[in-house]
Amino acid sequence: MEFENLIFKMDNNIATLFFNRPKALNAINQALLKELSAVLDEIETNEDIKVLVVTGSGEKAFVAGADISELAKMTPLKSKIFSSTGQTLLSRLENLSIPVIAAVNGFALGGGTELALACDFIYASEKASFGLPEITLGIIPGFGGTQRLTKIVGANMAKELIFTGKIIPAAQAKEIGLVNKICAHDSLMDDVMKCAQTMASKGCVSLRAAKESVAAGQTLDIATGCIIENDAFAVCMTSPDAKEGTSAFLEKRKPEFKGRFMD
Ligand code: CO8
Repeated sequence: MEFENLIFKMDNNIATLFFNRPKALNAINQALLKELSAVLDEIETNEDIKVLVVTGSGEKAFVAGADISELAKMTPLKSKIFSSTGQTLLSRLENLSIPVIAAVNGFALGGGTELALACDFIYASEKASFGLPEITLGIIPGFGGTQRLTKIVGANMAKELIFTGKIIPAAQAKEIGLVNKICAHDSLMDDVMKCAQTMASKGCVSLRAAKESVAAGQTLDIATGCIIENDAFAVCMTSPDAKEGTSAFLEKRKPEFKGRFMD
């Protein structure tokens, strides 16, 4: 798929999505959001994609936020539409049935941190930095940042970051639980791809069931979450993956998952 503001690539069942406006540090404008919607349509329906990696083009930035030059000219109503479009798209990204890794290769500010937060987890270059600096522009995060950051790092830490707008380095982002792993800048994509390949080699039904169960637990009480887990477990047992995985263990060999949903 060809785009102006995004690059979308597929290799061995792993899709990589580059935010691609390097001259503006990959800032998110309205045209980019339209393209993101089209990419998500493709990812949601393409069963060959087992894992998605999201990253930024160029050496400096993951995504430096919403495009401030566009934002500055928006009427309040237009900004409401822009914010809700961004929120909807990031919710679609978050709710994809496949695992999504954010490979944060530089500045992840404002909408960039919000984009990373909507992924399942974050690997960051040692040169990366994070923050929600919207307060410094006289606005607040508008792509779900006030909600997702709070869930991930806790209300007190989120409030400090959002109220001060301060930008923190990757090491501190790892300390507060925002980042899973810090990588040498040059090996970030290799490390991310290794992790993506490990996940892509697992059974697709069990991967989806695991993601769905963890996601359910974010909003439900334990008892209800366990009911979802229980059903998802039973669905796994109907899949060829479970037959292959358990047989391979008993036959003392590596499982060979075929990436099929049913026989
Ligand atoms: N929007 C537009 N252009 C940008 C952005 C941006 N967010 N960030 C950087 N650029 C542009 C610069 O204007 C510059 O362009 P030019 O070369 O034409 O002057 C180019 O990218 C390179 O940037 P710098 O020269 O500034 O590079 P530095 O290395 O000196 O600084 C920084 C890098 C620290 C990342 C700096 O560019 C910066 O502070 N950028 C803005 C970060 C920011 O405030 N992000 C939050 C934006 S608001 C937001 O994300 C809200 C999301 C929800 C929206 C809901 C709306 C209703």
